[in-house]
Amino acid sequence: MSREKLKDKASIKILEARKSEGMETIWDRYEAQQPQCGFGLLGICCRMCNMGPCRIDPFGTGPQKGACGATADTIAARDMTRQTAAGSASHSDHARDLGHTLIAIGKGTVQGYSIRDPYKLRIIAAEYGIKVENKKDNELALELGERVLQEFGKQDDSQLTLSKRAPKRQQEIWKKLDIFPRGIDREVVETLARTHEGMDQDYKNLIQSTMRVSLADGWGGSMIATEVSDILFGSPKPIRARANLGVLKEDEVNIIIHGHEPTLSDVIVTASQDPELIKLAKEKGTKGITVAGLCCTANEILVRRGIPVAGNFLQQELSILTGAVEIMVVDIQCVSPGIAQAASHFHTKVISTSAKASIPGVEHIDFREDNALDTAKKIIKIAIDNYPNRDKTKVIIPKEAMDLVAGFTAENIFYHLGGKFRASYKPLNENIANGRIRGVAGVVGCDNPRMGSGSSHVALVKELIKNNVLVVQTGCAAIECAKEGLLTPETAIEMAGEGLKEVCKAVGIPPALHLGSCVDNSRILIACTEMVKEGGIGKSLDELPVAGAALEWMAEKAMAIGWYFVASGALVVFGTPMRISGSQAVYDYVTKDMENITGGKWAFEEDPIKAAHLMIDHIDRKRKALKLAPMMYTQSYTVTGHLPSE
Ligand code: NFS
Repeated sequence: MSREKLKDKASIKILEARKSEGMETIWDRYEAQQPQCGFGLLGICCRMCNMGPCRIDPFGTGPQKGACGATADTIAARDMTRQTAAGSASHSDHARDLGHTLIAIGKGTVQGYSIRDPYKLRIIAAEYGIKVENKKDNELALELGERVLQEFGKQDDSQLTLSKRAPKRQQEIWKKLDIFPRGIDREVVETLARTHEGMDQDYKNLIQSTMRVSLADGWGGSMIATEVSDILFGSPKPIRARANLGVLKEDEVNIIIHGHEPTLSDVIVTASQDPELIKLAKEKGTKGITVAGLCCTANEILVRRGIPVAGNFLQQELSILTGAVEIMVVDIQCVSPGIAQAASHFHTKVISTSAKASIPGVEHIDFREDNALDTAKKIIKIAIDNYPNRDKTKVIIPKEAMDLVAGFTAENIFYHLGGKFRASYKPLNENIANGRIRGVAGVVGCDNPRMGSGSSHVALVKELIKNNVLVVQTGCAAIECAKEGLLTPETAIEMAGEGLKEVCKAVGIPPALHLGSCVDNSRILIACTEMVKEGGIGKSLDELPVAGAALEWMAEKAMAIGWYFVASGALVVFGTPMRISGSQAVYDYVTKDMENITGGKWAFEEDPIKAAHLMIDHIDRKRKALKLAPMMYTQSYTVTGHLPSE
């Protein structure tokens, strides 16, 4: 079943060809897992202690408590809370590493890195209270790096990005609810402690902890990761590139970089442009070296350097199964163990680089900042030397590769929406208030064989833009929409409703804006905050006509993202529910009661068209509450009868 939902032609081509050769992929393994454990899906299996695992009978005839006495409410909420802490930890640990790189630049102990956005370095340093006058870049990098790392260990509620940036009303709500995060690490540790056996048992109290730890991620860890990445690797600007497996080349050395940290991907790109290495590649009978990205590290080097994207999460094995990849270099997060098996069918070498993420059966080359460029060159040389081992008779490179524009940020949207001489959010707010644009929707997150394998993002975005909702995107959802041409202004504008079309044509932007990787969801928080500051469409985040969705969410990181948006006052739609359905109380609390608590709430809807209309209805309710003008152009639509392929 799950394979049938896949619509991407390039992926289907590889899958069909390799299936006939007996090669296994994530879809086969997912199918082999069916039917999946009902207790697990409902979130009523508890493995927190060694009296368990215990499970609650969802039909009410068997046990309704674990051995310790834990109810379905406790078990479901506790598990969700712990998963959210893991997601927050992932983003935030990534941010911490970037802080260390900043310090290493300050100390001059790096190779291959510099400050590419000294202007932003000064802005952020000043925000952190550092005196910037008459200081060199490396002095500021050292000071800012140290200040940034302090955010992780703070014990009080003085986290800088939160207290300086979040709208006042949200801060008041967080204080009242006692969910204003303290240090980023502290929140993760406390959440782990709270979810230990015999600790927090009240689902409402547990969800308080869920929100606090997620806020420490969104307004803390992820926001730091975004800002420091901009300083180190350059603030993105709108840039053209291409996406899908067709970016791989028959006659070049193909290197895929997969994972999340721009510290690795950026220096690999730099090394691949070394004339000596290009010469070496040509000596092997190739025309040169192609570097392409996968998952969020792809987004990092796409938005800053225009590097092509080979694909999203579900394409990691498929890219290897083209038979045309000399090496796949990986670091952390979303790296599936299945890539080692996929590589075993071909000459492809998989190289792991992070001490935090080791993969059995693949080569490991330790990647450190002090010899980053040398290591990157060494990796590229391995790829070049591996090219003669490519069996050209086995290669299948799909032709699909789509043009796209990426590289929008909360800062540069100012310029695009305001025009060259009017850098402000005013035109956006005005066009929302006057009914040309209905509102703004974030469409983000993973692609998942459980759902549409990416296609539900495409159907969702098409329905939203048709109904005059401006879309902002990150992560694998952005890559999926890029592959379908939704990030190409020339084609996508024509799919937008009349009002949105007018605005996009006037300023030359696509109706769906690519804002970067998953940590860059923090850019959406900032953009929403700027909309509040500009005025006229809501005095706080929970009043704005906005909504978010991660229909195909897969990772715990997506739960952290969803929760920090809900805690910040937004509606967030997941396709399939978090594993809480076994507790009616928890389910109702997060999907209904939450709106009276933070102003945000969860919804779960698998059908992308119905999900779009949940979001549109929510936006319309916000518009009505704000007494905004009626929509200038109404769009007729049919909820039933749409398929994700449409
Ligand atoms: Ni986000 Fe990026 Fe993709 Fe999902 Fe994984 S790559 S951090 S978690 S799968 S969107």
